[in-house]
Order: sequence, then structure tokens, then C-alpha cells
Amino acid sequence: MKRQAMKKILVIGANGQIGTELTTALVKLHGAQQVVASDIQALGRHQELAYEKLDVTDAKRLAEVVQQHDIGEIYHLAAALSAKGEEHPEWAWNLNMTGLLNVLEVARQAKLSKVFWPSSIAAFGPSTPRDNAPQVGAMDPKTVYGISKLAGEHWCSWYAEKYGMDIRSLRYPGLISYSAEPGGGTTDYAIQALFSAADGSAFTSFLGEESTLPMMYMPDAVRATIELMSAPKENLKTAGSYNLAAWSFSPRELVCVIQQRVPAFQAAYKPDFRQAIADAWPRSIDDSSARAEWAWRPAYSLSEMVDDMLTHLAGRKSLSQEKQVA
Ligand code: AKB
Repeated sequence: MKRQAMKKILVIGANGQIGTELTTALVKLHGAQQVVASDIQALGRHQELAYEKLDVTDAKRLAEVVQQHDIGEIYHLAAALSAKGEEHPEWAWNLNMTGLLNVLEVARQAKLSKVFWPSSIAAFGPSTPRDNAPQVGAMDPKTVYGISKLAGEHWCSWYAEKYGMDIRSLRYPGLISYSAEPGGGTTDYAIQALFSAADGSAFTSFLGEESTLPMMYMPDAVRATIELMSAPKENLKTAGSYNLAAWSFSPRELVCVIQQRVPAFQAAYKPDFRQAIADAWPRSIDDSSARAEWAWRPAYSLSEMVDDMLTHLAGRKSLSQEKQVA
């Protein structure tokens, strides 16, 4: 079913890990004429779409793109992730906060109908219960990325309350995908493991073997995003960003599931600075508000995710482990 309104959707960060797959899903849903892709790189990944090279920290250029393409909705996905953010804190803060504030401000001025912005489990911290982290409760993030996510949640609420804007958000767990590389996160070890299993290269986990974190397969994350954005506004009772969950696993548990399919696969464990980041995040998430208010349900089991990843990765090259935080 094609969308009725004439105004278009702008995806910011369309070449990134989430943007690559979300853009494809939005095109499927609304048609290529209705979606404009943008990213900081010169070229887009979606050849069939209008593409704008856009640095989201440039407010003037963002406003031009919104005006030129008659944009009515923005999915703002450009961000620095947790590990890279600890290495380049000022850059990460500027990208994450200036970028979000620019998007909120252009959305206000151009009277956009909706904005989507992702938060993360990184907004939680050591004071949050580690199991079944609640929708509402203590949040004391310890990374620049996490601080930017919690501050961003507050900014989104502020704009929504002050100006009556429709801003929707999810606290994504670690996302696993094969289409595009992640941008320097703490949960990236899982993607590295699957790439290594597929091409037979050596795998060393930068998290310890018992480090359990909430994770999700990208098709579920994309569907959650679209379902949240399509939900009737009156159903959404939760102010701010929704907790979202599929399953949790440790590196050891993931390696076991992979070994059931690739018996030769071996892992070594060499925790680095990313271990402290993981240790401050919850092991599992209570997403009952998302389930109750817009009927969220994950579709993929952990073993279905591993099967699907290995099928898609067959014949592909391994990710360079250094590149993850380069
Ligand atoms: C990261 O590891 O930084 C991200 C996240 C959990 O938000 N994948």
C-alpha cells in the first residue's frame, strides 16, 4: 500500500548499519519516489533513490535538503556509537547532539509530521537493574554515547511537549546484520564472530565469554521501527523512547550456537576497554510497554538469526577486527 501524503521521507545516515536496511524497507512500503536518502559520504547505497550528501551537523544544509525535497518525515540515524565515542568523545558528542538538535529544530520550523530517532541500551547505566531493565527507572550512562542518548531522549521529550511534535524513538539493543558494517559499537563482536565463522578466519572476542547483553536481528529492528512509526498516536502512552528486546546472549553462548553449524569455529577471548562499557549495560530489557501499546513481538529466534546470517555471509570476506574501532 503506497502512502497517501505527497510529502517525502528523509533518511539521514542511509548508508549506515541501520539506515541501509531501513531505507530499503521504507522504499518497499512507500515507493522510491517518496524516499530521499542522505549520508555524509559522497555516494548513496540505494541507486534508485534521490540522494543528498549531508553532514547533519550542518543545520543550513539540512534545512535546504528538507525544503528542496518537500520532506514531511525524518528518520535520523547518523550517530557515533559507544566504543568509537569513547575514543573520540568531542567528535561523538558533537555529531550525536548537534545532529539531533538540528533535526529537531528543522522539524519544528518546517512543521514535519513525524521524526524517528534511535536511543539505545547505552542510555542505561550501573544503577539500572541488570536484568529486565525497566522502561522507567534509574539511568546513569557511563559513556559519551550513552550520555548523548539519554540527553537526546530528554531533548525529544522537551520538543514533543513544548511544541506538540510527534517524535518517536526506540532503545535499540545490539543489532546484528550483514548488509553494512556497524560503526564502532560494543556489541559488534557478535557480527565479527559471524563473519569469521562464515569465512573461516580466526575470531578473538573483545568481550569476555560471560558478558551477556541484549541483542536483536536487524530485520526485527527495522520492522519495530516501521511498526512504531505507523502506530496510531493515541495508542502511544509511553513518553520518550521505548525499551525494545528480542533475546540476550553472551559471547560463549553465541559461539556455541555457531559451533552447532560450523563445528570448526573457535573463539579466543581478549577483553579490552569495551568490557567496561558492556559491564555497565543491562543483561536484559523489559519491553512490555512496546508489547502492550503497539503489539511489538520479535520474529527471529537466536538460532534463526545465526542460520540467516551464515546463509547471507557465505562467500563474503571477514570484517577486519581493527576496523571496528578505527
Ligand atoms: C553499541 O554497541 O554502541 C551499539 C548500541 C548497543 O547502541 N550497538
